[in-house]
Order: sequence, then structure tokens, then C-alpha cells
Amino acid sequence: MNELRLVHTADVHLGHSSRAFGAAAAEHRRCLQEAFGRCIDLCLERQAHVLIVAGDLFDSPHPPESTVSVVQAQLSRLSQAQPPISCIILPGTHDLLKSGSIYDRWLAAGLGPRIDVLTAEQPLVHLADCDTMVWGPAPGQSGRPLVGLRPDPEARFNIAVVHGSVQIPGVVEDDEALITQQDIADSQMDYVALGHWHSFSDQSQGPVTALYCGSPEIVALDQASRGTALVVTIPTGGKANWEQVPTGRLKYNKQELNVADFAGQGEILAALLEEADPNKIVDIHLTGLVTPGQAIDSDELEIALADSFFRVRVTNDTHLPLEQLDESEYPPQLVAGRFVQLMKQRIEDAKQRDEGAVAQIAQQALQVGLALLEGREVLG
Ligand SMILES: [Mn+2]
Repeated sequence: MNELRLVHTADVHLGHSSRAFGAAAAEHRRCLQEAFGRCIDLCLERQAHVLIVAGDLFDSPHPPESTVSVVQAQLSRLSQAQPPISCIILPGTHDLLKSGSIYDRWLAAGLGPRIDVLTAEQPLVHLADCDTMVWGPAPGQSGRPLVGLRPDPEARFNIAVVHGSVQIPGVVEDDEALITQQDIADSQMDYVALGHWHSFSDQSQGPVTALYCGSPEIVALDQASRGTALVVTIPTGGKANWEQVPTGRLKYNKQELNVADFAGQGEILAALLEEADPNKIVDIHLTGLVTPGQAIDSDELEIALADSFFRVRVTNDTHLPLEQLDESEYPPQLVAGRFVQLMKQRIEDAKQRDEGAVAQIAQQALQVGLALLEGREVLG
């Protein structure tokens, strides 16, 4: 055997509630499971020797039984492959190993063939068929999982699996589990499989290849990068090669729209619908000034777009320029006039108290309320 082939995933977060996905929550939970299934497909297609899961396979130490069954069924595809494929799982920050947790129960019941969970007691696994040492966190080094790990010179390949943050001066200074760039360089490992960050990131140092694989599917609403897994090939005595392979079906798109560029809400809606895509999460940020006759109702927009995308979020930061509001058009003895007076006061008060969010809500209430009082359709 002259090269090691592995598939590296992490942060799958199976069993996540997906609450932020609203009506698409159940579908999102299925997306996470399907993405894990694609990691298994990838192992089979590329005839990997081992699947490495660098933490947070599950979203909690006590995932739902239905989720556990899905994972077990997928893992058995690895052990039944010819030749069989190993799987090494490191507990993460969400699915930590503790009494009564899923890993505790798996370890007590005996894991399936060729499935190992790295623990403080058993932080090292030797894969005989590919003569590979897989190292979990160094015992007794809590907070610095890579400190003190050194390759076994007798083994053909040495891999470290770590769940934590790489320290980037000025950006990432501290975490429960911290890995410094020096720790990576000093480890002399053939490969460091990192987990914890949900997007791909290359943290290689000198001859040591160290990569965050990213989640195989988008886990949270604001995750910009698509789900991927890594196929890593390490030639004997050589440097690791890697390939990022798409595993997720969701994509995320953030857009800032200035309402001044559109004639009205109807035009904004039409422009957004042109990009309709059932696999797209859209995060729309509306900015700019609206005229007194133009009202933007973000809830209405969300509802109108909901069926055309996986998930839509509209944040409304538009402003009605109060100085443009001609109060002589709204005499205070009429309902509209009284409303304008009240809302202007409320906006001013909120600004005085430095309550930006309250002022923004009052702004929107003024826009929408005024339009309704004048008998205009809000969704124009
Ligand atoms: Mn995670």
C-alpha cells in the first residue's frame, strides 16, 4: 500500500432542531442526514481506507433515536464495503462524551466492526490494514488538544483529529480547545483533521497539512459556504493532497437592496422572484429611504417569497425621512395626522434613549400604518 485515502467530515450536527428554518425545519433535518449519506457515498466511491469525523457528528449528546438509527445504517455501509472501511469519530463540543450520552452508550454496547470513538482513555487507534495511527486529543492537556502529540515513527501514516479553534492573533484568541499555529507545525503529523468551524479553512503550517473540512450541509441560516467534505490522499513519505467535494444541496445568498432603486414593493418582489430556487436560503437586507407614499412590509415580502426559496429572511432597515413628511398634509384632527404625530414622537423618544431597534420598529410602523390609513395596498 503506497497511499492512504481518507474522507474527512465534521460538524454534521445531526438531530439539530432546525428551528430557524421555520416551515422548512423538517426538510432541513433531512438535508443534514442526506449530506452525511453523501459522505458515506464518497468513502465508497473513492475506496477510502477510513472516514474521519472531527467532532459534532450529532447536535447534542442525546440525539433522537431516529437520528441514531440513520447514522448506524449509514455506518454499516462502510463496514459492509469490500474491502471494509474504518470510521473514527471524535466527540465534539455539541456531542460530548458524558455519562448516558450516545457515545457512552455506544462504547458500553460495543461499537460496530471498525468503528472507533476517540476518548480521553483511548485517544489512539491503530488501523492495521493501512498501518495508520489516528490520534485524538492528548491526555492531560485540556484546552490545548494538539500539545505533545508526536507521530509514531513505526507507523506508515500519522493522523491527528482535533475539535477546536486555531488561534489567529487578533481574530481568534481563545476557545475551550485552542490550537496554535506552532502546535500544528510541531505535531509533525501527516494530516491534522480539524473540526469546529463550519466552513472550509486551510490551516496548514510548513510540511503539516491541517484543514477544517466545514459542515457537509449548511447548519445555520447565516452560513455562507456550501456543504463539502474533503477527500485526502497521502502518499507514503509525501505531502497530503486534498480535494473539496460538494455534499450539501443548500446554498446561501445574502443581498442588500436599496429600495430607492425600485418603484415599489411589487418591483422588489418581482426582482427577487427571478432568482427563485428551492435550494436557496436568501437573506435580504433592505436599506435606503422610502418616500411617504411608499411602504415596505418585510413580513409580507417574506410570505410572498416563501414558496420560491428554501428559506427567506428579510431585514428591513429602510427609513422614512421624517423631514420629508409634510405635516400640513396630515392635520392632527384626522386619524392619519394623529398617527403621524404619535409615531414621530415615539421615534424621537427612542432615538433620545439610544434605542435604535425601537426607533426602527416605529419607523416601519409609521411607513406601513400611513400607507394603510391612506388606503393603499402595502404589497404594491
Ligand atoms: Mn460544530
